[in-house]
Amino acid sequence: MASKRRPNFLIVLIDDLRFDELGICGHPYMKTPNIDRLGHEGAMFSAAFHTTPLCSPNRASILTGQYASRHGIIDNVAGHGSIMNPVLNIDGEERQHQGYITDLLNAHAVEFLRKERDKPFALFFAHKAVHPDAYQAADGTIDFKNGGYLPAPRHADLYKGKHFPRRPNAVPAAEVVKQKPAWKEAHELRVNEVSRKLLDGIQAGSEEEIRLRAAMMASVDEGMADVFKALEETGQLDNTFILFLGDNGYFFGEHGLGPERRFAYEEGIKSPFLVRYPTWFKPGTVKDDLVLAIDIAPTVLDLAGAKVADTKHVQGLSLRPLAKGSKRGKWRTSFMCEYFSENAMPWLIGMSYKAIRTARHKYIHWTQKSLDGVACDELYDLKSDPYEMKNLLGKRGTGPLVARLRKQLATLVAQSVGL
Ligand SMILES: [Ca+2]
Repeated sequence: MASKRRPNFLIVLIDDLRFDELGICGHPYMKTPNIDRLGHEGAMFSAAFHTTPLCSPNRASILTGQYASRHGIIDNVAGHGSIMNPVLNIDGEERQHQGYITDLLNAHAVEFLRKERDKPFALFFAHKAVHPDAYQAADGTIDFKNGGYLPAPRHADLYKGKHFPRRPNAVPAAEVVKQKPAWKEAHELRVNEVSRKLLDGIQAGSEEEIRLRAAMMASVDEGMADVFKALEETGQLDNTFILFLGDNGYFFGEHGLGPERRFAYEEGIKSPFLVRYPTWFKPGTVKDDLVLAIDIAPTVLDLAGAKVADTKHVQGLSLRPLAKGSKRGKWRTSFMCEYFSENAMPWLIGMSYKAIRTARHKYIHWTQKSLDGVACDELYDLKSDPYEMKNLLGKRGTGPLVARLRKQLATLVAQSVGL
């Protein structure tokens, strides 16, 4: 039976997990041996990115393989549930469950994986971790008093006293705006009392914020151990395409930012991206090709045997050409990322952008700030300036490069809307 040979799919997605928040990705103290196992037994993509680094738009991109410009989800929708005793909708039955969200989701995933079936399965396993709880107060402000980050009680004190060394680009706003004029107004509004209350509520940028996120990942990693066990015991492990990623990045003070996510700097758009599928990737494979979250849907469609006609609206690329034994065709050398200003954090209004990243450069066009076309834009040479601290826009000799990147960006923007 041909259908027997088709793989299963398991996509594991962590809310807000940034590119360096796994043991295998170099986190200084977080231990994630079971998640790391995906990379050790499969492939780790060191240049994986989101095209819109924000929860709902990017999840729509993951599911459709399309840019946000094309699928039309450009804002976050609905809420994100509670960490303790959450309301879950299971097969249409919505009710409150008792317990810690990550443990509950792990148990449901394992139950699903162990079910007997005669067809391959596809499980999109999206955790609430490491997102903090937040409640909107009556005056519209976000209240973290009874929320914030919450590890499972058994991990409450995990990593206490550990230190997370900051990246060199964790600099104060006053320094940031010298190189990034688009941020002037937002950084002024960010120190407003209402803004501070929100940021202080999740201990934005503190050692404790980073520690609590790491402690929340402990229950995710325990779940991954159970997932491995379930797949091994049911004989499905090697015939299951497992992919692990985040939905957007995060800032720990880099560029004067915290929970803003959303933005085109490396901390915002880069993702952990691990794939275990022995048919395609040998253990310990490391790849630096530019891969995107919009590549997931076309990869799944490809492996599932979808007809080309069914994939014509998909904008990402199947990862197949990067697999072992594949004839290496042309692969993308740049991509576009885009953000449409919304009001989740009031100081971010007007911060829409379209950006292009190549292996070497990044050009950010602030569509609502650079009203003359370029004034507030940013250009970085990622080779000489990996932390994106020196904006080269307007510097001598960069004119031809800017013209080239802007032309490529225009092409990518047109493609993103299907032109
Ligand atoms: Ca998110």
